[in-house]
Amino acid sequence: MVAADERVEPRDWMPEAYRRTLVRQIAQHAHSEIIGMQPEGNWVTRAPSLRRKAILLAKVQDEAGHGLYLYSAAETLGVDRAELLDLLHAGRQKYSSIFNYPTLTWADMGAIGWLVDGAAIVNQVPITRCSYGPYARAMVRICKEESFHQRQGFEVLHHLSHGTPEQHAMAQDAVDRWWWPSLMMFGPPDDRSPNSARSMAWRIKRFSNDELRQRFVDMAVPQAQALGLTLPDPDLRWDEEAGHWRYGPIDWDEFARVLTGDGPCNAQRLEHRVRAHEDGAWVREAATAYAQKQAARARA
Ligand code: FAQ
Repeated sequence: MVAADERVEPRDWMPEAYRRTLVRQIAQHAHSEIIGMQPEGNWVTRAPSLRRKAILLAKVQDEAGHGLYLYSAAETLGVDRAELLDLLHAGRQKYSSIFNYPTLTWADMGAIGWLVDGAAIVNQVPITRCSYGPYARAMVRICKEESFHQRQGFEVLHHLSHGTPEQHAMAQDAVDRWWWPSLMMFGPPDDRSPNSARSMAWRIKRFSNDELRQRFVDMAVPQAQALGLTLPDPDLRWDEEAGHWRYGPIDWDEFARVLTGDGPCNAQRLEHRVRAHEDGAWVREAATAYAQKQAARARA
């Protein structure tokens, strides 16, 4: 089925390891969306205008929606979202490394939109052709929304870059801080990516981590030029023969530290998430009680 490029659907037979890989990746992806609301949520009350605030609020709400689609996609594989959240809260499932960095200025909203959503799109467009139907279909709408997110980030940065010298410097500083962590979003290099070979054979992943990272760099360099901003990589150069922008070494030690919980905001992100979950317990209880009442009424 997979070899014939057909979709696997929830009721089809599938190898247990295929199911487990999908649960792992889709859960991590869902967790990333909801944890990813925090760095931007930090700026909702401080957006520089009502228009910017409304746009940012809509973006953060989209991310909550993406989380919900993805938890639903994971549930088609026989797991419960409450279980997945427990694993996240216990630090036993990951979320994207990128959300462990702080958002220090308003320009960070631009850099996240342009670079983080940009990287997410490059990574996720191939997942619309992933072998597992519910995940592939969830990605279609998510990618459309990410595309709007990326454009708004580019526009925020363009505005700042062409503003006062202070605003330009703020935009440049944000790009300097977010560039390398964005490249890390694509995961470890191919020769140190334990899951890639199998996930590619199963057509969960269509391209390797390094292939997608290169695609992102090739896209970002001309966009940075259009923004009037530079990328913080002295080794960046155009390779005429290969038709690619070559980039300098990535600090994989930093990536490893962030993954093992030692990034600048890991503890804060998880604490906030657990607190929000506990504070929201009454909503889940009320919704369950209401659903039970409706079901009892329908039976009567
Ligand atoms: N961060 O063998 P591989 C967004 C882990 S976009 C943390 O290469 P794989 C939108 C990996 O899980 C961000 N962990 O693994 C947004 C594995 O650990 P495990 C979310 C990472 O799965 C924008 C180990 O390292 N997008 O949220 C990272 O084949 C703005 C070995 O790695 C997705 O999740 C990392 N960066 O490839 C929201 C996309 N990289 O599980 C708000 C779907 C690797 O064995 C604001 N996911 N690891 O313990 C994927 O495409 C893949 O899972 C990869 C990793 C490419 C991330």
